[in-house]
Amino acid sequence: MSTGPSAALETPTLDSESPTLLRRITSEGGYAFASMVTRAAAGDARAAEAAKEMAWEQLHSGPWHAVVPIWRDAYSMACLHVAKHHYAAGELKPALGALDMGLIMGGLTLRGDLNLCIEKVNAAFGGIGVSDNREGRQNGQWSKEFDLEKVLRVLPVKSLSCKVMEKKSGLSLEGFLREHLVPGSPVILCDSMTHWPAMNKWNDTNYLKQVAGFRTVPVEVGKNYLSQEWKQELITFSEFLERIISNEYCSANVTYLAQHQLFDQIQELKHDIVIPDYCFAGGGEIKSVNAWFGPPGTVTPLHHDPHHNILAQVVGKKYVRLYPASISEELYPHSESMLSNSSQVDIDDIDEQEFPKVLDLDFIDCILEEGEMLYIPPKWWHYVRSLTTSFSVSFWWSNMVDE
Ligand SMILES: O=C(O)CCC(=O)C(=O)O
Repeated sequence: MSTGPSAALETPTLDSESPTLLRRITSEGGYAFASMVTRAAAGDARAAEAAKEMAWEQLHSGPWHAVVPIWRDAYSMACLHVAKHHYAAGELKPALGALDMGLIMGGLTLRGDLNLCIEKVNAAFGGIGVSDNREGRQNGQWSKEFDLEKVLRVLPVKSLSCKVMEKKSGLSLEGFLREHLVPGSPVILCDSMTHWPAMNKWNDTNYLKQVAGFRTVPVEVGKNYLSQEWKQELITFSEFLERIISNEYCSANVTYLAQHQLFDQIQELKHDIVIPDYCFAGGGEIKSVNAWFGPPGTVTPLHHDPHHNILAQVVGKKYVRLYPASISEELYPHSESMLSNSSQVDIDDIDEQEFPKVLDLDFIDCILEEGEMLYIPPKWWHYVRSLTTSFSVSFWWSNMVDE
């Protein structure tokens, strides 16, 4: 698309902080980067791209945690310059793409500028996205098709035959604290998300396309993150929706927008969710809010996390199986430190020779329904499979009562 935007993108923090940032970048050996950015600021579009490439290489020079933090700000800086050049040339989609990359991969210093520019580019689009009224789909609503018999055939053995998850409606904060948070006991919380705007809006693919269609998002492709062929891709939200709608991807190359801080990236979607008060019942502090969005058949293999978690089901249904933290050793955690919170056991295909004890272990499971929130205590093992198109939000938090 090529239109004539009214004025240049404004970047107040970049304008005022550039000298300081460039000094810090050169002190980390980034002389060539600093020279490219200086040329980019003087109007050289190719230098902006080159600076972005240089910073990208630094971000991929080793494990993510080992990247010198200033290179993340350097990356955002270069993305802003690239976006400014595209915007000035009336190239709105590439401008938005560069800004999203800055948000996804960059540091915190220039986030305000990135968001400001995104607002301006969105405004220039004048109502982004394309609506979708193809045959067989009613006004862009997700299909509600669900056949329990069929589903039971794809669920892991023994599913829904053990202890079922407790469900509570209208549970008070005090009740949640006493009966679940402190003892570490899972529960499904009903009727607590009826007021979320997302409950109406996210069932409509036209709405999603409109607010986020041209945005770039990271997705996972493959059976799950433990499988050999698994990879990550960056695609537009529209392309992602298209993959779900066309449903042409089989389980080996299923696309999952998983564990992504989508709501820090796309402000319109952030306004559609509400952090549950339960997260603050014990003096809690939110650690991260993640989106989990995909077609039927996505699997998050058995693993545990260090934080309290509320997994809120906005669209569709998911099967969730939980094993208590106390039986960790019997679930054969991986020995490498990177994967030590994941089990070696494939719950969909348990190897009885290798893991003889697993089939006898008790677990709690459920089908998490639209509008329900599941509390998963810290360190509890969980396996999750989507049964329909599904959009969930997880809230991870830590608590004063834990310390
Ligand atoms: O919904 C999923 O696929 C996984 C959710 C999960 O693992 C989590 O919230 O920690």
